[in-house]
Amino acid sequence: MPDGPRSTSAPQERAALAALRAHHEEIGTAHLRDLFAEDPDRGRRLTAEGAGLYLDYSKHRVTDTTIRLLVGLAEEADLRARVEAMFNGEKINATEGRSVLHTALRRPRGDSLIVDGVDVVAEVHEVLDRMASFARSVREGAWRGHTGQRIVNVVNIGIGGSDLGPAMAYEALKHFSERSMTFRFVSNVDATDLTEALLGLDPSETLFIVSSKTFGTLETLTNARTAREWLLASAGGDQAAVAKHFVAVSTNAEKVAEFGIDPANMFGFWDWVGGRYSMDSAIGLSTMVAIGPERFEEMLAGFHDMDTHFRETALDRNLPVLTGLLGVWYRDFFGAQTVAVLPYEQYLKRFPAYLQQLTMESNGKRTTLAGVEVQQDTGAIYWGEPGTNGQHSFYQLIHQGTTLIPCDFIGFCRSLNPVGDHQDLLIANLLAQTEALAFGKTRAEVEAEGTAPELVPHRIFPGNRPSSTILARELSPRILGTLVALYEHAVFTQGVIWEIDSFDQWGVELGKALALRILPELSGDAEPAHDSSTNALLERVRSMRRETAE
Ligand code: G6Q
Repeated sequence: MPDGPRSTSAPQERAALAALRAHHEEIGTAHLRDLFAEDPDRGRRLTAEGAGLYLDYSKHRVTDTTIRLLVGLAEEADLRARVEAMFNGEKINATEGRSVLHTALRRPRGDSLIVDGVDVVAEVHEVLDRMASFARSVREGAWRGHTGQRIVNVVNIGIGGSDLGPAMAYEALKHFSERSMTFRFVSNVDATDLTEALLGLDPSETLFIVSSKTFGTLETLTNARTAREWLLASAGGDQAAVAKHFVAVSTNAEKVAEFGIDPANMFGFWDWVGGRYSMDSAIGLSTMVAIGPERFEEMLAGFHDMDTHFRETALDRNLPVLTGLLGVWYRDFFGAQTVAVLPYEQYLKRFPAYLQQLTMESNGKRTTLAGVEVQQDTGAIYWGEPGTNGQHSFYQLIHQGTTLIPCDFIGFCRSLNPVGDHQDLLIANLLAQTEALAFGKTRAEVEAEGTAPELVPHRIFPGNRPSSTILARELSPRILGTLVALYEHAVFTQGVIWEIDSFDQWGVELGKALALRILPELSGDAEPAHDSSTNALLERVRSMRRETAE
């Protein structure tokens, strides 16, 4: 439960919650060993399939009754109606008064959705077409730099939602990318990020994509200005070079023009696309240049596959709904604080970082849509690393520590780089981990191995550690879209249960304003006026700087 004062006007608790609590009393301590022994078919039955993904949730601490009760909770929260409200463009982002229409970004050409009198799907395809012709001209060498050089380097400058999606997607789809080109991603205002990204690049062959929904983000504008100086220094200060080496992705044409980027070189999107839901909008321009418009279209089709599955499939066979509800089950009934995401696919190495923003920025909230304190815990902490690497570090705690950590294992039957027996070893490890986590190793089993008595307690694995296994054929652009949409909609499902606004981010907005006050105090242009700790730290930074300057 969150700290702090409780609102006195707490809403009436849902009936399904009481039923779930009673059910948790009954089966909360049941061991997966027993659940499997009593129900030999559960490994086949507690599964769901859709949009090219297979979900095995049988290694969760649930029974059919649990799923029925969780689905009842979703029904009581009116999930179906909320889903329709989102897909139809109702202003469900209540605190910002906005529609939430990332699903419109991947609706097929020819579809139509009228919101506030505008066909948003037609607008989406208009931008996609402009992106495609730009991406093609860069890839084919028709778009040239200021001095006539072919563009071979693309640097995306953006942060948060304008970075994590493109950076993740580039890594995930590298196999399909144009290998004669270099793609880099700069986000941090720490100059090291930009400096390292530009190392070895020739400005005359480099294109910057400045990605910022607002075009007012300090980090992005600072990096973009420095990048512009870097370019101009090599172009003898000729401002005309900017038009050939800078394009923008934004909703703010005015600020883009102010920066000096020709609005003709701007790719737009709309206020109904949240930053962390924007990798399939124009924010994905770097992805499209990397993999080409056709592959990008396949990715969009994958997103749409999952959108359709989410919208149309019965709740108890619905992958995002089940994933979201299992998250609620552990968070609110077992007190689990985190979820580990463990892709057994090296190309998905940035996927956990991407999911961190998607899940934690969306559901890290403590106030309901009605403006009162939530009555249960909300968003879990998401984290993870690709397998098998994690097995050699933090899995120890998941196996034998004192904290319950539900895990999502993600695996692919075929490798994009089929070499020797690597893929068999990878998949064998994935399956072995889920099995070991669920069933553990009993004292009797450890003793039967002839283990020295003093070591027996150390070698017991309690098991009963829950996990989902998500399988797909191979990591294609289409499956990447499907996978991202799976989590987008799981997050939405949870937000509906918790009655929070999963689409605002006031915590991020605060950060954007805070540093500006400290800046003049750091340089000595203003006297520090904070608490004693912040004042002393500011003084210390100033004095250390004076020392190093001497
Ligand atoms: C995402 C957040 C946040 C945002 C960045 C960048 O949902 O709102 O991560 O994407 O702060 O914002 P801009 O795209 O406006 O630069």
